Amino acid sequence: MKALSDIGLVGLAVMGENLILNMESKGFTVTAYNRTVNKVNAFIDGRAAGKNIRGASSIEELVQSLEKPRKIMLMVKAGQAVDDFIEQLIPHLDEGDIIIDGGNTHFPDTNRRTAYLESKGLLFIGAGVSGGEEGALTGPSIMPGGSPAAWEHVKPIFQSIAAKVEDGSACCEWVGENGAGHFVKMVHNGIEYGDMQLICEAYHIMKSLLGMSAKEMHEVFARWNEGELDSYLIEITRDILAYEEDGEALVDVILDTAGQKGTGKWTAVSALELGIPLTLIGEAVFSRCLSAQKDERVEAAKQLSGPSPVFDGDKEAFIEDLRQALIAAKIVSYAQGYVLMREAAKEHGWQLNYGGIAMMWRGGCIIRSIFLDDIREAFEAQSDLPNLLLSPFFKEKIESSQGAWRRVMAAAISNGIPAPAMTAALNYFDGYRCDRLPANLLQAQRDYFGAHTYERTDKPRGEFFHTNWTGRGGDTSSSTYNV
Ligand code: 2AM
Repeated sequence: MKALSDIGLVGLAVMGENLILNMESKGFTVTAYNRTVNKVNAFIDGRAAGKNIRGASSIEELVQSLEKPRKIMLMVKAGQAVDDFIEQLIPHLDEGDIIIDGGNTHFPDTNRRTAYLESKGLLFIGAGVSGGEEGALTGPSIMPGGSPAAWEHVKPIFQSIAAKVEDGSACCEWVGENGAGHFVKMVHNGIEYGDMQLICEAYHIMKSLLGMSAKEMHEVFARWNEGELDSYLIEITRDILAYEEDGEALVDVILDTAGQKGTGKWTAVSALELGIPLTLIGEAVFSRCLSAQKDERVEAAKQLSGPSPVFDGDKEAFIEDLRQALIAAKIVSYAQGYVLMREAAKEHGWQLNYGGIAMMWRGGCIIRSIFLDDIREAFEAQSDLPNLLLSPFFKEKIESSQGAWRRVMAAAISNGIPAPAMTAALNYFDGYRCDRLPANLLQAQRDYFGAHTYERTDKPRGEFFHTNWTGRGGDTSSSTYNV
């Protein structure tokens, strides 16, 4: 073993252990440490036995075992534990040493920690790591941001342990300053919520409108996975639908209440804060919330009636329509997610590499799909693309699928089958391509009751008018403001 380790890793839960084993398998020497030190010994004697992995029984020992500039990756519970370790490490570190937080941290914490550690002459990286336990071991998607000066030191390790796509490129690139990496990881998770919800809506429509069995739907998803929908989530849906227990599809007996850990909510909240219509992901989060109100829904189902689904068209043609609706809605979801990232970049002063982000999501993570190649190409062709829907490729795609998309939404609505994410996507598309929305009336209403003023189509922008709509009240307008 080398006299000094290339990197130290703190936090020996499965993700941490697997990342260490992954690093070691790529030729790096790693020091392992954990708050509960007997876990270090168990790891060194167990999964790490005979490998270039050394255990440390104290923070001092960990720090002293590392090559300079020291790189220490924390894989501990997000929140206070990260701050606690940072405080414990600081007195032992030298200028230019690097702390990396690979946990599921909310990006404002990473903004704060980057500034704090840089003020102490240290460097910090907040890295989103996606791909779960298996990804950690065999190749995760890694989204690092923080102190730019740290990247050159961490890059060889991160890029060699990250997932690789067919052309050999690593699913890990520098994302941007301070919390940019954790922000992009958060958006990844939001998009994951959206992709999952869209698949569930397609499933619900096939099941309730076409009356298809799990086995039949398995075949549809198997077919879909061969084409442009080819992705990890379609693939696992295919396999889930085929999974039987005692001759019955297991999915049919799983309770319909979704859990969530909060990253979808963070994404939606961030969109609200930045004023970006992230409607599809928002609906995906709310759909999980509605699903969780199981008892209330069961009661409501007894009291509130709706149409009984009837389908008398061409089933195969409708399934193809559904496939196109799914693609179109997915394009809108990514378009919205990218607009959110662009706005956050403006707000926080990040220089985000949008094509590189698609590349990082291309492998190793839950939303990996061939679709991301098209997104990468769209941003490589035009890095300042304001909205994916305006790239020639996606414009053509959505135009060619919108007839099918509208037929599916009309069928879902007239048959009373909820498809909130797919319909939200269509409403966004129709709103985005509308050069005159009814907000003229809305402005009139605001001016009527609150003297909030309005601009006019026949006057230059920036000139504000107030009307005394009722003849009562005065001509005084309230000051203009934007939310
Ligand atoms: P432990 O083994 O000592 O519990 C995942 O939970 C990882 O985060 C584990 O390595 C765990 O250490 C660590 N962890 C959780 N909460 C922590 C805390 N408050 N301080 C330090 N480590 C913590």
